[in-house]
Amino acid sequence: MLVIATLASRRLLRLCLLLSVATVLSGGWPLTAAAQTAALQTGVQVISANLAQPVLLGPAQMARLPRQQVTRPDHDGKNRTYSGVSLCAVLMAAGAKIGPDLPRKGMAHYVLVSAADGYQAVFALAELNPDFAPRPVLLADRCDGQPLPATAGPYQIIVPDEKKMGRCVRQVQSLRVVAAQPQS
Ligand SMILES: Nc1nc2c(c(=O)[nH]1)N[C@H]1C(S)=C(S)[C@@H](COP(=O)(O)O)O[C@H]1N2
Ligand SMILES: [Mo]
Repeated sequence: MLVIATLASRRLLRLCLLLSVATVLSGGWPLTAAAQTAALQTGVQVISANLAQPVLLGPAQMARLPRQQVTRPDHDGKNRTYSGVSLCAVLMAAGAKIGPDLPRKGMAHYVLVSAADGYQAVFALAELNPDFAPRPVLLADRCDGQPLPATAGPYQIIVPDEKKMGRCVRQVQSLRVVAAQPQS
């Protein structure tokens, strides 16, 4: 028994060593604190005033939500079919409010999307609401049937009908529902 345990832990040690060397060689070390958190976090955080604390939705939670597809041109003009879950469904699954029960029906609320590299973009809540938007804004995890590459995934925002891809945020880490400041 002890022999097996020792053998197993030696294997594990060797694997860890190999992984560390690979990380150093690929230029990925040392990780910043933010990158370490990102590496540990395997989902998307939803933050909203009506939630006591941020809710982390991972692959298991996403798998329970209805999947949708969006075909749009990529940066090089080639059509690609992305699949995933609508941002609206993600927000609702986390328990964030998006609809008419928000002050002024949520028309002055927006969602701030933040990525692993600090890139950010905003969407008005209404843009994500299927009662307003004919095609969904996706939190995609697949492109043309394949998981997204590490540079874009695990989750990328896909906006269906915009010519520019500036809001197709790669490596999404959090979605924050924000109420615009009232007029002074
Ligand atoms: N995380 C992250 N997502 C991002 C960006 C970025 O800098 N960081 N750039 C955006 C811009 S301006 C464009 S045009 C597209 C570029 O996508 P591509 O490099 O995958 O073609 O990604 C968008 N998503
Ligand atoms: Mo861009």
